[in-house]
Amino acid sequence: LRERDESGRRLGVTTDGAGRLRGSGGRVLIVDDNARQAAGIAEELTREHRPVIETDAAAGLISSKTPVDLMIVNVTAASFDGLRLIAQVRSADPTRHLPILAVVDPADRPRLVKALELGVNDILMRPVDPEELAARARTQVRRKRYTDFLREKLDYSLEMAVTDALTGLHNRRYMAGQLQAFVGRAALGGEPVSVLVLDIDHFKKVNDGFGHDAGDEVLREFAVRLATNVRAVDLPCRLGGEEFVVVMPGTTIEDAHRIAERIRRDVGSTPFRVMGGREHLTVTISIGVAASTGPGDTPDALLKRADEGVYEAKASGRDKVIA
Ligand code: GH3
Ligand code: MG
Ligand code: MG
Ligand code: MG
Repeated sequence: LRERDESGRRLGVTTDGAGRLRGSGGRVLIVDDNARQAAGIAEELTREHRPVIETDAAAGLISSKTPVDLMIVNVTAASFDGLRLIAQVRSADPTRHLPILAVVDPADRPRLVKALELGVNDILMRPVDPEELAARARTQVRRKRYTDFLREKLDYSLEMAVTDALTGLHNRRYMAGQLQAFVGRAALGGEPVSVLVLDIDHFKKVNDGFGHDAGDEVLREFAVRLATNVRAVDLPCRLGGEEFVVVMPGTTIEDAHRIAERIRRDVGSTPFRVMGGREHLTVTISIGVAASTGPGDTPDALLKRADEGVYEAKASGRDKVIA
């Protein structure tokens, strides 16, 4: 990415390590069939932004789907339907929030009003005043930066709300919502759903003997083994402590039992490295398996049956799968 033009003038554009634009500079798409006007606008913006010109609406629509921070559309010309382009950009999901400046003729009130009705963010009157252009473009690009930032934060918060912080698996809240949906479908005669409840045996001894951090390492490693032993459609979750659940849509109790056995063997047969590899701990788990039984079944009842399996496994010597 160029940060200076041919004469060494700063473009007002900097990038971070990932190549994302920083500062007030942005990628500005100018869609204008009036080539001279477009060139004039681009020339003015080059000091601060990276302008790109498209002289027909179809090409403009395609370019609007590439990463763009601002679109400037000429809506004055009769030969070129800028208003229709704006309507298309506003109704397509990836570009719905793209800031748009409409270049309008002050005498053409109907098109000006129509542009505002279509949701353009601001208006530029012809002939375009360079300082006004710079100021309005800067405002829109900055606002876009900020709303992008907020949207990213929101996405992150939403993800954290359904993620277990220690292991990165889904958390109890997410599991509950998903299980509700799967059990509901199974109750209506859809595909069956099975659950595994898994509880690490004598986990207190890991904490007591090697410390809480080593305990956390075991939990993280266990989460990895769990996730690698189930299919992509299965939902491995951490309920809390050393208790985990796997929700397995479309899985009969026989298949769930087989998968549980595989997990139990994988966990018990390969020691867990903790404390930077200084200790190798053999860990075993007790697993309860249950499957939906059709109409009248509830998520709580299903989990309770699997829990009873865990209890029975613990009572009969641990390191077992009970369906
Ligand atoms: P059992 O075989 O009957 O399941 O015995 P257990 O020791 O695994 O079961 P218990 O429920 O008595 O102990 C669970 C322990 O897990 C107690 C608690 O301190 C520990 N624990 C809970 N959450 C965490 C955590 O996030 N990190 C660590 N390191 N330990 C945790
Ligand atoms: Mg316990
Ligand atoms: Mg336990
Ligand atoms: Mg427990």
